[in-house]
Amino acid sequence: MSQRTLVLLKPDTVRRGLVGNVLSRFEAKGLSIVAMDLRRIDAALADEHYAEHVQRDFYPPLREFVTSGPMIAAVLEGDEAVEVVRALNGATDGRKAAPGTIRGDLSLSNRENLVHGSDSVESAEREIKIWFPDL
Ligand code: IDP
Ligand code: MG
Repeated sequence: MSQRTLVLLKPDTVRRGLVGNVLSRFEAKGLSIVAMDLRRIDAALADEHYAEHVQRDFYPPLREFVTSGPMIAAVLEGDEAVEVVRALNGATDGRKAAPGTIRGDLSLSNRENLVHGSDSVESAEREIKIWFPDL
């Protein structure tokens, strides 16, 4: 079933010059880019995007991180896109993520883990409205 999902290439991806590497993995998998934009977000947008996490201990440094520089925001589309993107991203902690995944190959951190992918179809709908309200 074709789905849409929100992907963020977080500031570490842009800073480290890995945008092409990461995007090419999604493209090579067969996902289509429906929308894409370079964005720098403020704290309010970070809080809205990460609403489920704002009370967590790890959130203040996460907010610092995601507001620290530009990110690539994209909507990707394809068969089972939500789950497929999560699988390509790998486990949250880059130190534990499987080799072959984006985080497993390229990240050594549980915060600076390069990518975000919506965790469900419902989350994807909510997040796409936040980032691309005109879609
Ligand atoms: P996910 O991105 O794999 O869905 P979530 O649990 O939704 O992971 O956490 C959102 C983001 O918060 C993670 O991608 C990571 O950047 C950061 N994060 C999650 N857990 C921790 C932690 O324990 N320490 C530091 N940062 C964390
Ligand atoms: Mg998540």
